[in-house]
Amino acid sequence: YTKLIAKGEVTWKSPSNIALVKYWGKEANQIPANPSISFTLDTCATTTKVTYKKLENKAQDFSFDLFFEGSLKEDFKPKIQTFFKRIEDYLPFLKNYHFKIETSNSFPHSSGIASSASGLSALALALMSLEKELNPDINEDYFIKKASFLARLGSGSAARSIEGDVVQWGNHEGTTNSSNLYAVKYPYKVHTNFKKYQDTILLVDKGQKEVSSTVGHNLMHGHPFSQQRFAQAHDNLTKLKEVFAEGDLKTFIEIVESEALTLHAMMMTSLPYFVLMKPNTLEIINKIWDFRKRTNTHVCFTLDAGANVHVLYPESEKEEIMQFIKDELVAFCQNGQYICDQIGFGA
Ligand code: 2P0
Repeated sequence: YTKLIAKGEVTWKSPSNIALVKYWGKEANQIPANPSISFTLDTCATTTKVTYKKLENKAQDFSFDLFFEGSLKEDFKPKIQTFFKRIEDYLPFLKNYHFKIETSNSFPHSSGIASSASGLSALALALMSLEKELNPDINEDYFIKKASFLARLGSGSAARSIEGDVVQWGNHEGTTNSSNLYAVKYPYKVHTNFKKYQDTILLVDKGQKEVSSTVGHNLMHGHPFSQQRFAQAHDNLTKLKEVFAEGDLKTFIEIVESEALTLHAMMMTSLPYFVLMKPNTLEIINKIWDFRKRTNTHVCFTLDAGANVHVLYPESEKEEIMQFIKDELVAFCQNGQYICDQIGFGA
């Protein structure tokens, strides 16, 4: 680009995602220790408006203001500051601007649902829109890949929130065009059994996590089981390819639940060790197993780095599973709160 635009604004809405094969462990520059795959969500999303204004005075420094749901938010600033620092070499125009970032989430405030995936992907997309304003020649493929690349530098899982509906991030021998640097739309067949796949998120604990994901990732360095865990993630990705092609829900459930429990097992066996599940997390898991035994449904669970439970099931079983959730699981949610979501198609 040759000329800077004086001012303007851009808004993006970007969804959250839920990993099936989990990203847990990373190297320098946000390079994942193992590949991961996720369902992009639909309802859970962040909307971010970025207003940019060219700095008139060369002596002025790059700066930004951050508003969260209407008020100035200082506690999110360090994460965004780090993000801007990491991406400045890739977006050299940043230093010439002041940014006003206004962001809001579709999910309840401090519900224990991480907003880093939706939030950082929305911000990365907004900055890419400014890059495209400055350089209209960049094509869609470049735009999407670079948005994911930038989002990764903000928060690893954010790389997977640009597109839908099934997204992979990280090198894996069985996947063409996979990369550690950005996520890609899953390039293989996904059976219609997974169409509109449902995710009902049970809010078990809305408190602040005791250990952040960034700290958890780093505890995989020197972890006694790390190498086996990374190999297992590759194996599970290989298995999922056939599962997605065939629509094999039984094996899908086995992989997804095992991944969730392994993620938490890694937390419990790191040094220092920690536990993010709560008693109600386990109550819900047991109820799901019990219900699955009693019925011929395909309900299963997965977990993020927290106590909340994502209940996954095919759209065709929605009525029966929602009844089960209301009858047996909502009692274990904080204030009876849950969020109904499903697979989505990206930002
Ligand atoms: C995932 N999680 O694959 C895994 C599973 C949580 C559990 O990626 O340090 O916020 O910003 O790269 O992406 C959460 O960690 O960590 C996460 P950073 P991030 O979704």
